[in-house]
Amino acid sequence: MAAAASCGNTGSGFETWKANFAAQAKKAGVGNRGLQALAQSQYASRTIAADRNQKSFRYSLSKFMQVRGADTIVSQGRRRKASNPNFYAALERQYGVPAGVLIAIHGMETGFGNFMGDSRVVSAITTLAYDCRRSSFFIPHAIGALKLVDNGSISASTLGARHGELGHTQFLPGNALTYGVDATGDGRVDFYNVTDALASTANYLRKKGWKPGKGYQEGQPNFRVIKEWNAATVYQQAIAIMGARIDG
Ligand SMILES: [Ca+2]
Repeated sequence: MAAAASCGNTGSGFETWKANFAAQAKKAGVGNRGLQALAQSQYASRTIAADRNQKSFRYSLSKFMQVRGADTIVSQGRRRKASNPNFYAALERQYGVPAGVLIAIHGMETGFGNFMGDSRVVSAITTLAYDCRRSSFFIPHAIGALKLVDNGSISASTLGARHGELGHTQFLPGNALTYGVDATGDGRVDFYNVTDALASTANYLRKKGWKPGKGYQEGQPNFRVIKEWNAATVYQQAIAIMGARIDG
């Protein structure tokens, strides 16, 4: 039995870790393309710097919404919905999730695809899996990222956010693998394609227990599903409020 790969707090042990982790990944079902991407991955110093410098902001809801540009997201979101009503109606028919929620998430996560990140997903997520701080949380996402390479959803050079979040709505790779949907029908789940990304997001919310036709404001049945998307209370409240304004 291969020894478990041991974590590290600097880049110096990364290459050794990769070699050990490759055995673990292979055992978990990662194929040749994924293993190749692992071999090519590089210690992501910017990811570690970002991770070490995370500050917990304690914004009020109104301050959070102001800082995140909620009014702009709502007005742009309403235009997006009005210009493509059939697309959003089809998503709601299939997954039960109203347009406003999906559009609010899309706007909050990437400004509707304008800022999807500048870090290599595979390098970022394998670095976080290697780093001792939250290894056990990130290892399944690292395996997920390698499987996404196997199935062609991403490549070794695909860019995402500093913690490996990818595509229009910034899925962590493990969630992308589990909940990804090929809504365009081209045989590939592409999180950088807005159709696939929003269908995948709707699928995630539905699988987490979204109840079609029920409300999603605080105190209503679907609010707890929004909590599954992001752990921050002000984020959850903002999505609910912006969603209602977009749909209103
Ligand atoms: Ca597709």
